Amino acid sequence: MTVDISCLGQVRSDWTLDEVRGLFALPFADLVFHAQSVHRRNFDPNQVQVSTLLSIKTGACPEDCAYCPQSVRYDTGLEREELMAVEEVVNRARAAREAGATRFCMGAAYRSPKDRDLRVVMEMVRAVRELGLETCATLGMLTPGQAVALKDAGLDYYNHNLDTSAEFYDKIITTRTFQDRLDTLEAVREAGINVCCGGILGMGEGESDRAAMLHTLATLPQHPESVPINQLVQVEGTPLAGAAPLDPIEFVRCIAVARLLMPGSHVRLSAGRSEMSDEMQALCFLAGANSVFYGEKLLTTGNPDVARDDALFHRLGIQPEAPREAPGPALLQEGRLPAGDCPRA
Ligand code: SAM
Ligand code: DTB
Ligand code: SF4
Repeated sequence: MTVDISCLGQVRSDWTLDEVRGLFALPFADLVFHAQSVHRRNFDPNQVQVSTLLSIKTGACPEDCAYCPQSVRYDTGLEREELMAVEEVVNRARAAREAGATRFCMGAAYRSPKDRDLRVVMEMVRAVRELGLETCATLGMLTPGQAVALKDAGLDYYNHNLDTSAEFYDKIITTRTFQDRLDTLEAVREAGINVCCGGILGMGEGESDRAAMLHTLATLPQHPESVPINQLVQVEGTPLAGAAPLDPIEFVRCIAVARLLMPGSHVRLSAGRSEMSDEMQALCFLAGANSVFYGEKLLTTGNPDVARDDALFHRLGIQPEAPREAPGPALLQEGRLPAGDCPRA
C-alpha cells in the first residue's frame, strides 16, 4: 500500500483504492499533518462554512435505511408531518440567516419527490434564495428532469449521500441500490447543481468500507463540492440502535483522508457532533473539516445548541465563512488548485 506524499494536494479523480488504503495506514500525526497542510493551501484554516438544516417533510418514509428514524418501518416515536407551508419555511430560513447561517438546507423524508411536491419545494427554493441564503435540498432520488427544474428554481446544492461502500450498502438499505444513488448524483451534476455527497460512519462497517466509500466519492467524474461525513446518530427503534460506536480517532482519520482525496471540497463535520467532545471536533477541524450544521436540530435529532457552538468557535478562533463561488472548476480555472497530473506511485 503506497501513496506518493509529494503528489498530495492535487485534485485528482484517478485515485486507486490502494492509495486510499495507504493514506489510512499512515501514522495519525503524519496523516493529520498532511491533511492540514493541503487544507491550508486551499482554504483559510480558521473559517468554517455554516449551514442550517430544516426538515420540511418529516417521517413516514417508505425506504428501509437502517439508520433512519424517519423510515415508516421502524417505531421510533417520531410524529409524521406533511410538507411544510412555504411561509413557515421562509420564517425559519430568516431566523437561520439572523443566527449567522449562510446556507439553508431543506430535507424531506421522500424516496423521491412527486412532481406536485417538487413544485412547492421550488417555491421554497426561490423564496429562501431571495433572503440572500444559499439553498440546498435533499429529497431522495431525482430524475434528470426534476434536477433541471430545481436548478431553474435557483437551487445551489443538492445533498444525496452514498452513505457507505458499495459492498456494505445492502446491509443498510435494500429498497434502492447504490447505482440508483449514482444515477441521481449524475442527474444533479448534469443539471449544473453543486453536489453535496458523503456518508455515515459507525454503522458497523469496516475500515475497508470507509476507504471504499471515500474512494468512490473521490473518483466521481468531478468531486462533490460538499462532502458531509456523518457519525451515526443512534435512534431507539432503528435497527442500528446499539451498534458499537466508532473509535473517535478512526473518525478523525476519515476526515483527514477525505480532505486529502478532495482538496478543493468542503468537508462537513455533519451529524453526530452532539455526541462529540469539543476536543474531538477541534481535531476534525485540524484534519481539514471546514463546514458544520449550525442550530439546535438536524432533521429530527439534536445538534449542539448555538451557545455551545459559538463558544467552541470562539475558543478555536474560528470565523463563519462568507458564501463564495463553489470550489472545484472555479478554483481550477483561477489556477489555485493544480490539476491532477501527478504520476501514481
Ligand atoms: N430522504 C432523503 C434521502 O435519504 O436521500 C433525504 C433525507 S435523509 C435523512 C439524508 C441523509 O441523512 C441520509 O442519506 C443519511 O446520510 C443522513 N442520516 C439520516 N439519518 C441519520 C442518522 N441517524 N445518523 C447520521 N446520518 C443520518
Ligand atoms: C447529511 O449528510 N446529514 C444531514 C443532511 N445531510 C440532510 C442529515 C443528518 C440527519 C441526522 C438524523 C436526523 O436528525 O434525523
Ligand atoms: Fe427515507 Fe431518507 Fe430516512 Fe432513508 S434516509 S428512510 S430515504 S428519509
